[in-house]
Amino acid sequence: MRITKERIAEENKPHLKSHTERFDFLSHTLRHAGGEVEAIIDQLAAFQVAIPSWALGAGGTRFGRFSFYGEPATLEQKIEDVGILQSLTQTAGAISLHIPWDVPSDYTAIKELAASHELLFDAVNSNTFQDQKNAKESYKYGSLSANRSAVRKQAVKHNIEVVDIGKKLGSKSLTVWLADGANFPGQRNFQTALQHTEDSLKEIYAALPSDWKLFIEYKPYEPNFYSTVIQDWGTSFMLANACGDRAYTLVDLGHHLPNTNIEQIVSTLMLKGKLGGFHFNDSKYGDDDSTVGSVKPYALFLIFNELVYGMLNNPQNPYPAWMIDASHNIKDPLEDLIQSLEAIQEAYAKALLIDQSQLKSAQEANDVVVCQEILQDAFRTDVRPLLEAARLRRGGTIHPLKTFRSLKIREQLIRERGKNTVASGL
Ligand SMILES: [Mn+2]
Repeated sequence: MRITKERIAEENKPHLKSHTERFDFLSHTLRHAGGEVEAIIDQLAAFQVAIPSWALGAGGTRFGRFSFYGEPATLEQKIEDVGILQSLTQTAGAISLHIPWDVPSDYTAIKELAASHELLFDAVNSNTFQDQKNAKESYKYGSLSANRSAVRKQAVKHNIEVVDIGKKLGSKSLTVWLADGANFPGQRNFQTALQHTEDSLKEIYAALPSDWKLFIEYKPYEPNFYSTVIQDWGTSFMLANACGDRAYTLVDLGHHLPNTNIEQIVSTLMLKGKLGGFHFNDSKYGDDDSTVGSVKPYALFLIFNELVYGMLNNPQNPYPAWMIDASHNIKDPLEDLIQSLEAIQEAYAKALLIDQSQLKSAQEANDVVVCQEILQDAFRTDVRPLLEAARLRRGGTIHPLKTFRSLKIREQLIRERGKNTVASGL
């Protein structure tokens, strides 16, 4: 299904008056405080976040999986779902594929379909965390870090195949997340595992086209619960440096131990020009994959403050690749993604409100109280009318979630796809 611009304009009509009133009040207040309202709206309108193919169906836990009706069963349907998100929010302009879950059968047709929904192909993701059908070697004891060279070779070859698929779609980056590690002390030699990983990544990097980037993701635990080979940003940073200029660290918000100061990690990586990709989600305990901004919105805002600062002040760092990385157990995945996109834009808008030169002066004067006031004043501002204005400017909806429900999109998808579809790969 597709949502036409005319339909969206129709849905926006009853909300226009209230939007204008709230927008006028906010822009008047912000201008009074010296804020550049138009520039902020431009930046919000340009900010696009990739949606991963695996976030469109119901995920599960190790205890079970509860299906969601009308899930996309094919790559075409996954693209259609992201197209719906893009029509409503105008913030989801790309899809990130997972290989082998999303191998296209007809590349030209898939590219045309994505283009017709105004979508690009973002980073491609390899999978060496589960054994593939008919694979000769098993990843049970690791992939790029495995003790046996035949296993490592198979894993490297898979990554290069993923790059080849991505090339045909117009992707420009490969994300590697490894499940490699150990479940028990003594199980693996740390140094050997790390050295194997570095050597394997270098082989993959050598096979990358010259205009591609390699993103190296880290995670402290899970599925291995004693150690992971790439446990933290420092290890990822070291591996990226060993590979070369086009290898970067990827920060996933859920891949940290509780209370980690993620904003400081972001800041350090941008200073060193090595923050390549960013995965949004939220968590209370671990890699919980909660809706972005649902648990720790202030932490998300502080992270965005560093991202905004880095984008302004660190030309050595490339523009990061943004993606939501989440899996949904209870909510309608599309509704959850709409909420996540809104939370990302909200945190970004609030960070854009911060007067960086004022903050710098307060920092230099050691005026701790004013530093905190500047941050919290921005955080406490209700910026939603700015988000609405950015969406309106691009032909999106004032209220994506309300429109999703009033257009009965899920009901329509169930009619088209049936009740018991299962998103592939999950
Ligand atoms: Mn991730």
